[in-house]
Amino acid sequence: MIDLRSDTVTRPTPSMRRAMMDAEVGDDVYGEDPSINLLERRAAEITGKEAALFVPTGTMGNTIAVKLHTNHGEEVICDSRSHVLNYELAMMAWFSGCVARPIATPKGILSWEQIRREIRPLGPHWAPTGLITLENTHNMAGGTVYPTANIREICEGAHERGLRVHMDGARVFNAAVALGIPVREIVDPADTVMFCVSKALGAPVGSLLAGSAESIARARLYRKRLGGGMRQAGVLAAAALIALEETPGRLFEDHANARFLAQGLARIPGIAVDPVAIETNIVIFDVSATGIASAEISTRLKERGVLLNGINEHQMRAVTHYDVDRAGCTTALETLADAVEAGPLSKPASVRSAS
Ligand code: TLP
Repeated sequence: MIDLRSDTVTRPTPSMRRAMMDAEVGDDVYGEDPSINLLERRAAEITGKEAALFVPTGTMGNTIAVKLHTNHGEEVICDSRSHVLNYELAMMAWFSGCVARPIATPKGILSWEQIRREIRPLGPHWAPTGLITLENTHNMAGGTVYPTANIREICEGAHERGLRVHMDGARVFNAAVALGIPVREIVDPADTVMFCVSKALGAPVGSLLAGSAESIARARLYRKRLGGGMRQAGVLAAAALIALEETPGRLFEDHANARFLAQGLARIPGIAVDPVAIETNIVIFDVSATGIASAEISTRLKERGVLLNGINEHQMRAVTHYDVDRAGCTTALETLADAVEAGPLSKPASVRSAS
């Protein structure tokens, strides 16, 4: 199977598996797991923050961040296609008692000007703004990267008004590679950042939430409340440490493969995508003009050995990662061309095979 559904599907490399086997472990709820402690120190160093916390998932990292920075009954400003709003089972409402104040953007990248207009004070009809979240890279906008100047301007504006900024940096290492700068420089102005080791970096499990020592100490308690105290999780941290060391240096290959996929997709009749807009490892393309629903395309691809999902009826998402190489991308393109050429479902099978 060529699996382009997500970069979450990567399996641990041989060096990660060896490190997991040899990992020194202890009870992390007591703060006694040496591998977790090392990973958290490393994450703090990479992000330039005082402290970091290992959490099982990106969703938990974002959930804790929203809780850290808000009070019940506040609003969280985010982009309208953001993960915190659309793919985390309304955790900002469920756990933090907040509602989202979504802003529609063409590329998932918010500007200070847009945010400024949406900030609300407490008033007779209004819930006050509690937090601003930025998603970098932006998943559903197609792996788009925040210009660092935007981040700085947003954080400065927010801080002047006493507001905090959290970055959902699930794929911030991809952003760093695309910009050619260290992660630290990207996340510096944000109050907290969550990044995932389980996505493009290829570790089997886990994310890190980084911020001030005070906020991470509180985050540790929220992690326990959410059931995220994982005991001898050093086996996971060991793989994460390898991921941090070995994977960032090869992410450019995933980005080149994503661009290659987009170029090939643009040549398939009925598929619309702009290859020049591909900045990292995510390609979102439109299949409306094929006349075939994305779910049907997924089914046809699966029968032919390629996994690739729709994000709605007309758009599909391909995510490149180290388990799919250039040859895999070429095969995926050929398979997709074949699946689309078969035509819409409504055509009788005889017509389909004849066309
Ligand atoms: N994204 C997953 C799905 O949930 C859509 C994927 O396949 O891309 N922030 C961002 C920007 C994400 O893309 C994701 C996962 C998360 C947070 C949540 O991470 P997990 O899955 O570890 O809870």
